[in-house]
Amino acid sequence: MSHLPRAADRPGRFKVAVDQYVAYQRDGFLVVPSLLSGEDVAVLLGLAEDILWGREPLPGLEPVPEGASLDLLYSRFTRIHMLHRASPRAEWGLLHPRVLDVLEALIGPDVLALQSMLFLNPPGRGGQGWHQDAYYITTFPDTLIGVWIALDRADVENGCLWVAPGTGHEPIYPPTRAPAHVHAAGAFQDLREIENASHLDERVNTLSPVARKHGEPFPIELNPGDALFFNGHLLHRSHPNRTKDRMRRAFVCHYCNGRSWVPWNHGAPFEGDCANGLHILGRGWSHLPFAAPKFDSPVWLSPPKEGSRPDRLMGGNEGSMEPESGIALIGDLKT
Ligand SMILES: O=C(O)CCC(=O)C(=O)O
Repeated sequence: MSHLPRAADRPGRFKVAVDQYVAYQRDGFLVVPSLLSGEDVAVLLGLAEDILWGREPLPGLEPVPEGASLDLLYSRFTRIHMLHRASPRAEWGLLHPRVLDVLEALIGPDVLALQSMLFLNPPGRGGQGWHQDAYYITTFPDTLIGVWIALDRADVENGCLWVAPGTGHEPIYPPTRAPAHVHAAGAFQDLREIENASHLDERVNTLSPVARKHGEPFPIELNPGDALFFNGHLLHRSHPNRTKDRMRRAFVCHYCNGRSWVPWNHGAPFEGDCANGLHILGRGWSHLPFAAPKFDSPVWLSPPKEGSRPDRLMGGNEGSMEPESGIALIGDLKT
């Protein structure tokens, strides 16, 4: 059997530039402008409107009261998690081929889709203080990546995301109340425990000094359809929407490499010691369990095939990588 990690070619496949890959590794984040088309954004905005007005009934959400005012609708919730498990449009957004094209290059070839979130953030609402997503969503090895897709123009006034430069290279800071919940508990000599991650008040949230350790945080202002990819260690935050009349809607999803072990199901119980079988494989393949899309959104997988092995040898004296270049192998490789 061999595994050549390559998604099927399809028209419109987005190809990541080497410089974009390098920027993501260096900065811990990457903005890809116009990744989603106007039509794609309209589909997700339609979903947001249908949910807001109660036209898309969702398990766990109370029906919208008859004659509800806009204020009442805005006060019901600012965000919804794991929407792809209930809504075909959210599953389509989570598995959007152009998003997965980028992920395949950044964390692939095998990509597991873990979470979808729809943020409404109407005027006066929303906001989340400094935090690191890989604290909340655990993957081993830790390969978590977030994708933040703007559905409205997102700017400083309506509460766009802010990122803390350099922090994509920081470890995950454990909270005092759950110190073992990091990617390598006990492996650091001076990793201090923090309190109140995600709290909007910087004086209370003790991740704040880490956010300024490498430079001043800055806003990521985006237009509808632009996507921000950021690694699970990058400290980021948002402020409440300060406008009087503009929503700040965003579709935000999380993924990891399909070979990471994922003991996470958004707090819901799962059987056994890993929840991989509950998450959808979007690209490549995996030796670990995975789910197929529930609503038949297309995915481009590459199951192992019979064929020549993709093994590569270390270079020989002349720099050649091929076995006939005078490299001696020790032992019987079949045993
Ligand atoms: O969009 C926001 O306001 C916060 C999103 C965020 O921090 C996250 O998804 O981790």
